[in-house]
Amino acid sequence: DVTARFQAEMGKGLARDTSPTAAVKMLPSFVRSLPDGSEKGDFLALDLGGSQFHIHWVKEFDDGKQSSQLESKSYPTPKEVMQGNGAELFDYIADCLSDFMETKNLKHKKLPLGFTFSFPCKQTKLEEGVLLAWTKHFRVRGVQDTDVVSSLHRALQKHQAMAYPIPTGTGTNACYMEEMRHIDLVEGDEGRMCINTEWGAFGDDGALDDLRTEFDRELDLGSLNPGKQLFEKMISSLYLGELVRLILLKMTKEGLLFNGKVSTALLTKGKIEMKHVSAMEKYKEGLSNTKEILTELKLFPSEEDCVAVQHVCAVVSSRSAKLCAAALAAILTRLRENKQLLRMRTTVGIDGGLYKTHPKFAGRLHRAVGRLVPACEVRFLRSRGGSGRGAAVVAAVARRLAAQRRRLHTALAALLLPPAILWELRDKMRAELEHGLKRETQAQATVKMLPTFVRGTPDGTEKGKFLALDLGGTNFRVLLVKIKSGRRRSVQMYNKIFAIPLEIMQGTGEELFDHIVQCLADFLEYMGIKGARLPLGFTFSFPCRQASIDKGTLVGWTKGFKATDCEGEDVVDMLREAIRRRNEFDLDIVAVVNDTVGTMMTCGYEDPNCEIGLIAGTGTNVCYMEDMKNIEIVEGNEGKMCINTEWGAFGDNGCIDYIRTKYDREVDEGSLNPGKQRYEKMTSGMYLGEIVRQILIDLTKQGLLFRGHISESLRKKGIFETKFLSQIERDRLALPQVRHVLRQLGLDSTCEDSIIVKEVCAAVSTRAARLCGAGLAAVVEKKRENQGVERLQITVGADGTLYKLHPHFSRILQETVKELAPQCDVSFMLSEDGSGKGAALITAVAKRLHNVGQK
Ligand code: 0WK
Ligand code: BGC
Repeated sequence: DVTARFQAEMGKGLARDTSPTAAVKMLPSFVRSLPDGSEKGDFLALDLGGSQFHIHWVKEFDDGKQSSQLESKSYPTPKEVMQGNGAELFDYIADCLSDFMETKNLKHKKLPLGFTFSFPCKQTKLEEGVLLAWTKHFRVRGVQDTDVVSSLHRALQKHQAMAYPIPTGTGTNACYMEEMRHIDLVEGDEGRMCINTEWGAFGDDGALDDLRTEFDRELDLGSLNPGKQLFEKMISSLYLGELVRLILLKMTKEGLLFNGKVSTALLTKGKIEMKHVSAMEKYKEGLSNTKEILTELKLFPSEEDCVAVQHVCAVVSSRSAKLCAAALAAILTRLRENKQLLRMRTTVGIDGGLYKTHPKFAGRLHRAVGRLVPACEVRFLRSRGGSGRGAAVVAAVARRLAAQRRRLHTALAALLLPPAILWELRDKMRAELEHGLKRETQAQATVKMLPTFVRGTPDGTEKGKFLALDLGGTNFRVLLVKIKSGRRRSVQMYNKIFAIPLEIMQGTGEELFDHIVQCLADFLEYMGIKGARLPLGFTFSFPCRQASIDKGTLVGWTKGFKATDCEGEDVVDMLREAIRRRNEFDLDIVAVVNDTVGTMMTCGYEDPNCEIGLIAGTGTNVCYMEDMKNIEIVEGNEGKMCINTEWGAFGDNGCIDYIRTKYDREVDEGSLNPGKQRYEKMTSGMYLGEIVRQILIDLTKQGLLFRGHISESLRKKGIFETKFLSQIERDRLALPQVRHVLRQLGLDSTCEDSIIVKEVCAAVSTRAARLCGAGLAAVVEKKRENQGVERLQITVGADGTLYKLHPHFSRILQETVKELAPQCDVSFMLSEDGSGKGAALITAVAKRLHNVGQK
């Protein structure tokens, strides 16, 4: 029950709305990682707040065995220092440290320092701690609500840090690594942070009043901070002796002990200390110790008295161990739930006089924890070198993390695209669009600006039954589309998805088109329309130079396709030939369209303002309705025609090489078409995962990841598919789930590794989205200038798995367009039905225009 109460208190302390009034403060410590054995260096550590003030010189050895050497000196904490003023306290600490450094001949060294300050402190960063309240015997004036690090700094004029171990000594407290997404008070959801629970204050809000005895209340009233630290006063060694005294006093007054004779000593507060309780509970010499101690207290105990007093000690210290176990069980349960484990094995680092010196406390605590949390296998590890060494380790870890951060940022800095660069890229894209439209530059242009012979968006008069093929995306689809016009205006679609095996994608052209026709035959069979000579629209998502709506010569394969004997060929002819070869059915191939054009038409059917089609999927591309007068390679100046920009090739002339990183070059060199589609290789689904893999390899080589070990999996090309970026970057995805994704890839990762992997994924996908945004801003700006308007309202029809499924891509792309085309109000419309519907609509329009032409 105490465990459940403490779990509730932990929840209150972590939540933004309840933490201000929570008794158990759950203080973020800004310790975000555990040591990984690579920490090294010399550190100084101050350890204030326990029964003694310790100074340590810690040498951490980077031998992978986390071994270290410790030289220490203890200094008393005189009462006048513990209850004097702040300046005196910190000057005292500075004096001790100066003495220590003198003794150890360290005065000439500038060593990083870890400061163990065992009092509740509110932190906003690792190297700062504002004292909330003094506990235990400390009552120094002028320190509460001030930053103890800057006070120490002023006294030391040196650089320091802070850390919190689990002491069950004079005071009591516990910390644990909590998931960032549960810590409302600290920004960020990634990773974990050590929470200093300050459980000593558990019950200060009355949560334990039904368990507190009259002795607890009496002790509290007589303490330096009545009403505060009530849990600490029930379990920590600073108070257990006093509890025993109060119980013995009452029993004596009731004549139950020492013949009712109360001695001055028994009336004296603090006369019975923890060391007495521990001595009286010793296995063998406990009874004789008890006699000796009570005699010293002028109580002249009988044998029975001694046994009774021993029993009182046992009751008090057992309760302490059980209460401690109950709270610890709450923490262990929370850790296990955070990790979503049914069973958990973990280690509790423990220190403090009570745990180390009391003969039975440790055993009682272990047994009670075992009973309370059977699903947790807990190893209790006594801290060697006290929390001072811990503070040094925290300082070492902080330094390692800082160095890691610096190197990670250097690696990822190359992927950052500051606004100035993005504006530049927008203008460079614009220049390339113009090159592609102009007759004299079209031939050399890298952004081909291919006329599609689609001259208008649907006007709602389209009707009939159409077949459509959709080749070039993740899936190959065959569709039957029924379009109704007029009042019952609607589009009905039936489709089937077929696989295109790699050996077909990279076989011969004949095999590819025979495979397409095979799928078509299966579909017609399945739909029972084999005999019908239906008009067909062919979405062929590759760069095709068109002379008319039903002619398309493949300029070059992209994405994963490399079928032979196709480039330079008319793909409509190849399809017709394959149908003829099969000689089973006949179709009227009316149109070949790019998937961007199909997407624009699909969305244009719903929103006539949609004059741009965007694909961000396996590949990337955009089309838009351009004024005929600007399309110099097509006769006529009236009206508009849809231009398939094929912007994937942007930069193939080297104009964006200055933003390409070594990772981009690696991916390009390993691709099917090195030197080609450079913009696509920085922005589309086929390549983002591979860029991430290259970066992870580089960071691993630098020792920043996976402990510097490049696993077989990480060496495997294409193993890091872009879908994993989308999974890993999902908001509030807990690190265990990121690690699960990495495990599926055969990558054994630590918490930190998964944070870094997530950052790398975010850097790569953000760059891709911003690059696409810069390109699209160039297109909408061109449209605005085409129309010669101050403000343009336009809709972009969008499709593609990256745009649809990545958690942030579409938002970042839209924000970038807004930033780089401020005079355009761009709405984005997700194409629900894919470009197959668009292909059917284009076929319907072409059919209608053809029939009008016939009349
Ligand atoms: C769905 C469209 C198809 C296009 C694909 C692109 O119907 O024409 O090729 O989106 O996205 P991807 O499947 O490559 O992610
Ligand atoms: C192709 C385009 C296509 C885009 C999206 C690119 O690789 O060249 O034709 O529109 O991928 O599928």
